Amino acid sequence: MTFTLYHHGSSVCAAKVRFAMAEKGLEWDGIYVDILKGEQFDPEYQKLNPKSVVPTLVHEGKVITDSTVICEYLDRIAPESSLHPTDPYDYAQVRYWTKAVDEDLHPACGAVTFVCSHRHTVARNLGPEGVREFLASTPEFSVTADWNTKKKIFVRDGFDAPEAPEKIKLYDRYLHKMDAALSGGKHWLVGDRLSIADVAMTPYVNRMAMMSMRGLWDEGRLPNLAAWFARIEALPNFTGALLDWVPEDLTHDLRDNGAKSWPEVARILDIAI
Ligand SMILES: N[C@@H](CCC(=O)N[C@@H](CS)C(=O)NCC(=O)O)C(=O)O
Repeated sequence: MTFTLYHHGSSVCAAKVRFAMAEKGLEWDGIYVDILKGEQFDPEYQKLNPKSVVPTLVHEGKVITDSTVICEYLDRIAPESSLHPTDPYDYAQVRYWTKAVDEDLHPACGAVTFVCSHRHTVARNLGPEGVREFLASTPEFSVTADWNTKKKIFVRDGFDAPEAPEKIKLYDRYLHKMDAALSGGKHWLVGDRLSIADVAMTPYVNRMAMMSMRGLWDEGRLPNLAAWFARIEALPNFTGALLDWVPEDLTHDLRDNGAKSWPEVARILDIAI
């Protein structure tokens, strides 16, 4: 089986697919698309992925986009290592998590990451004219159905963007939801083994960790989530799938810009620091 994955270190969706493929033991070839330099707007790439987003999977000449769909496809291709539970009720619970990611958490993550860090990275990488072109090239229907408009506002206004506080609160609500789902000593979000629900949520928790925001769950705030993430970080595939593809300068940007943004995030969430 030959899989080609178009991906990038900054992409939570690409990280989800890399993590799923690693857990399933599937080998893949990567083509790196630097979405903070605008490589996703290359017309050749847009033929594969008209929304100009990563990841895109190509398997035996077939193109599959959208990380949740890609993970479901991979489990059909390699059912022996399925990350979807066979029990119908558990399967439904898993789908609620992946649906929530697609509908709510992922758009919130795009907003929060641009507000807290990426706006500074693109400004440094591209300069004022480059940023204008980068923003103008973003299709309207992309990460969200109104991404061109929203991305411009998050990049320009940061925490002053009218939706910024509500996106931060939404993100935090999902962290609370995870903590509740993991109560009673549960190790995994659904059932008694790692599933696509855990794989799908991992990049979003890791994003906040990489942005120096472990205070969202540390210090006893969300202890079940803290224990779950420690378990996830200890998995043999975690570092390779989640951290190693993030370039060093981006890792530093996320850490340093995130640390500078943390007091404002904590203020919005009423977290004492
Ligand atoms: N529904 C898509 C969303 C993919 C997506 O939003 N990718 C982001 C990175 S995680 C991206 O490529 N953004 C490019 C941009 O903001 O221009 C999926 O699940 O794969």
